[in-house]
Amino acid sequence: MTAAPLLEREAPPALQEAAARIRAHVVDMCAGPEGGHLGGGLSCADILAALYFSVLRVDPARPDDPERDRFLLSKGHAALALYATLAERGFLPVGELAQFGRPGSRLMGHPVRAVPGVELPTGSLGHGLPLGCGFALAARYAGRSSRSFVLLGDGELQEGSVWEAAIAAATLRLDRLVAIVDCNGLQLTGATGDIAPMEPLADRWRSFGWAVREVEGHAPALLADQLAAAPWEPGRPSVLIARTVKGNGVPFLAGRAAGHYVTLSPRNHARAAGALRASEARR
Ligand SMILES: Cc1ncc(C[n+]2csc(CCOP(=O)(O)OP(=O)(O)O)c2C)c(N)n1
Ligand SMILES: [Mg+2]
Repeated sequence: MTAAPLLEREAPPALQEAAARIRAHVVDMCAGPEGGHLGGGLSCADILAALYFSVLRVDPARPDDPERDRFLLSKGHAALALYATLAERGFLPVGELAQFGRPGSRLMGHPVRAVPGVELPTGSLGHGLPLGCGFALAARYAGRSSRSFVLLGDGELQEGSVWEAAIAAATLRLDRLVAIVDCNGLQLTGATGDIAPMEPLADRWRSFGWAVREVEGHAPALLADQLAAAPWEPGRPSVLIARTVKGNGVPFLAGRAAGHYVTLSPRNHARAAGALRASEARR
């Protein structure tokens, strides 16, 4: 049976506004009893806004439409940012975000399929790109035009399975597979450049047979332009290296490994939310 075409998307709200709302939710979720991955959630907010409010062919009314584009949050610890995005995009009630991390909630620290819009559970780093290869291959076999997008952390690139998948994707010429690296320069315990230097990262991916572009990671319209245009080279998978700031928008945690996982006290929650509002007001 041929699936009916996806419904026309409503004109998306301005990407900046969507990204700002995602950031605000992330900060609020980190003030809950369990805290959350604030740094990596904030570094990818603009990327998720670009994907869900401009690029991805998805429809919250039909999350299982076979023709949909696939998205995998390989850096699954940034689940809170994905939940915020899915809620803002209509996949789940915005009010449910207050349940993040609480006992009995489906909004757990890492995403599971019980959450509408989540394709597969992720969080054990290094698994998203191999799974994305599978999605891209399945789409090819089914004769579908859908694209598969995978968001990885830069520390995550130390997992060998990422590079096995990179080899497979190039060999199989999976040009409807798009990887995005949230390149914030930090991992759990420190700077990626100190722990396992990967630069020049673009050359590294290129040597694996991928088409590579780099972009300012906090400019959602630029991100959307690049992602919408993929594949950039016929027969090659694409990787967008997004240069980001971990903890973006919260000055007292931005660019600091200490911001990786945070339980915000009421005072620091107010400081963080206030800083976000002030930076939005300056735009
Ligand atoms: C296989 C595996 N090892 C370790 C972890 C624990 N862990 C969670 S986040 C993280 C750091 C990831 O750094 P990066 O990929 O750069 O993510 P970001 O900076 O965006 O938070 C680690 C080591 C994990 N989730 N999976
Ligand atoms: Mg990182």
